[in-house]
Formats: sequence, C-alpha cells, structure tokens
Amino acid sequence: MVSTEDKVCVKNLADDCELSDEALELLANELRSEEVGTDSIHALLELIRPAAELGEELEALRERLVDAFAGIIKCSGPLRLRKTGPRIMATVGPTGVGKTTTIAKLAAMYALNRGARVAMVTTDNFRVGAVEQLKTYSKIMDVPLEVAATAKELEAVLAKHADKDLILIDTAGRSPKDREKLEELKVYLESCPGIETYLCISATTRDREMNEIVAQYSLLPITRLLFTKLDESESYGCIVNAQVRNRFPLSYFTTGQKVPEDIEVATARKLANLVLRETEK
Ligand SMILES: Nc1nc2c(ncn2[C@@H]2O[C@H](COP(=O)(O)OP(=O)(O)OP(=O)(O)O)[C@@H](O)[C@H]2O)c(=O)[nH]1
Ligand SMILES: [Mg+2]
Repeated sequence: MVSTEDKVCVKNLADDCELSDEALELLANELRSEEVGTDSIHALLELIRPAAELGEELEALRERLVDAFAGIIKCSGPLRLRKTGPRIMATVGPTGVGKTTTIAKLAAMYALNRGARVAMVTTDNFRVGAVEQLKTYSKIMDVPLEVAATAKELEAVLAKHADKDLILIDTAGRSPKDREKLEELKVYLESCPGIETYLCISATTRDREMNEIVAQYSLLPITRLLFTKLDESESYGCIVNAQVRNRFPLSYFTTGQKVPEDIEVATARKLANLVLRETEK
C-alpha cells in the first residue's frame, strides 16, 4: 500500500518535473525566437536539464544556459602570431559581407595596437575601386599592400613578405552559386601552403541561405567562420546553427563599419549573451 508520505513525495516530484519542464520550455522558446535550430536547442537544454530537475529557478537556469553555450560552441580565439614565419590568413565569402573592411580592421589591430609586422594582399584587381579601398588603409596605417591576382603572383608576394608576422589576404566576393569562380579561388588558396581561410558570413543571413553558402564554400580549404554585421542583425541563432552544423570554429565578430574598433574575438559567452539578450557580465 502507498503511504501518505509516499503520495506527497510523488506529488512533489511531479510538481518539480512540471516546473522544470515549464522552465526548460520557456528557455527553449527564447532560443527558438532567436532562430536557434532544434538540434542546438536540444543539445543546450540537455546540459541544464539536471539542474532544472533539481528545481533551480529560471534566472539561475538562464545563467547556466549561458555557460552551456561553451559546451556546444567551438571558438578559435584570436589570430596568434608565430615565433617563426608569418601567419597567413585569407578572407573569402559572398559579395559585400565585409571581407575588405575586416582585413583593414585586423591589419590595424595587429600593426598599430600590437606593433606586429603586417602586409596586406588583395586578389581583386578587376573591379573599379577595389584596390583603392585597401590602398587608403595601407597609407594611413603604413602597412604594405600588394596585388596578387594569380597563384604565381601570390607565391612571389608571400616570399617577399616572409619576414612579416602576419599576412592578410583579401579576396573578391563570390556568389556561392558561381562554381567556376569558387574552383578558381580554391586553386589560388591551395597553391601556397599555410594559408588559413576564413569564411565571412553576414549575421543577417537567413538560415537556409547560410546552409547554402557554407555548403558551396566548403569546396575551399575553410578553417574558420567569421561573422560580420552583427550590429545589423535582428537575431543571432544562425551563428549558433552554422557553427554546430559545420564544426568550423568561430573566429571573430564584426559589429560596425568603424576601422579598427568594430571587431571582437568570438567567444561562446558573447554569443550566448547575444542570443539570450543579456549584457556581458
Ligand atoms: N554595419 C556594418 N557594416 C559593415 C561591417 N563590416 C563591413 N561593413 C560595411 O559593408 C560594406 C561592404 O564592406 P566591404 O568590406 O567592402 O565588403 P566585401 O565583402 O569586401 O565586399 P566585396 O569585396 O564587394 O565582396 C561597407 O559599407 C562596409 O563599411 C559590419 O560589421 N557592420
Ligand atoms: Mg572587398
């Protein structure tokens, strides 16, 4: 026979479960409204479920959820300079996402703020004004700029700047649908060893398009994701989805047009606070 004490205990447990389900459902809704994918929501909530089942309050659970992002989101940290030889990074991505601006921000950050020896390279010699955009930054920052349109030219430029700490390569925007141009870019980037390729995507991109961009650009030797225009985005779930689905670590977030200040190293906590609309503590 079930005792009264047992009945109370079972009832309390059921109440706790209902409360924990309610809290988890509320948090799931917050994530859903930010367009975080079902797969990521599930993974995040599983990490905080034990605390929810112990009856933790909603606010404490939300704080735990911020921490849980670190359990599912992979970030690379900043570009680390090497003791010997230059670190070489290239930005690639769809047109107009902010690749050139990002190169200028990184050049300024490393050359001006950290005193590193930096060179910039652009592949883009065919569009009116494309070289001028970086030339202006090159003059202001006193950082050399080279044009290397072919793999052979790139090889020569990299050899010329072998004494630098950091070489930043800016490529022309390509539509993810333009397979031929992407094939060309692949040959270019793979022609020289040691180039780290950062796929730049605007945070305003919708989930479906983003999947298409990552799928098409995966033809290239992508090593990192870099999200731009966070300041223009209404939601941040697509950043979570892109990282979790593709496993390329997140590198930087850019947050405006100003060079060099509008760039931040991507962290799981920063992303969590953006998604959950919390201010960084
Ligand atoms: N709001 C906002 N604007 C940005 C950001 N990054 C770049 N931009 C702006 O976006 C526009 C395009 O930037 P670019 O750096 O030329 O973009 P791109 O990817 O090099 O473009 P293409 O070379 O034509 O493919 C410029 O007006 C930049 O000022 C950002 O983080 N936030
Ligand atoms: Mg550009």
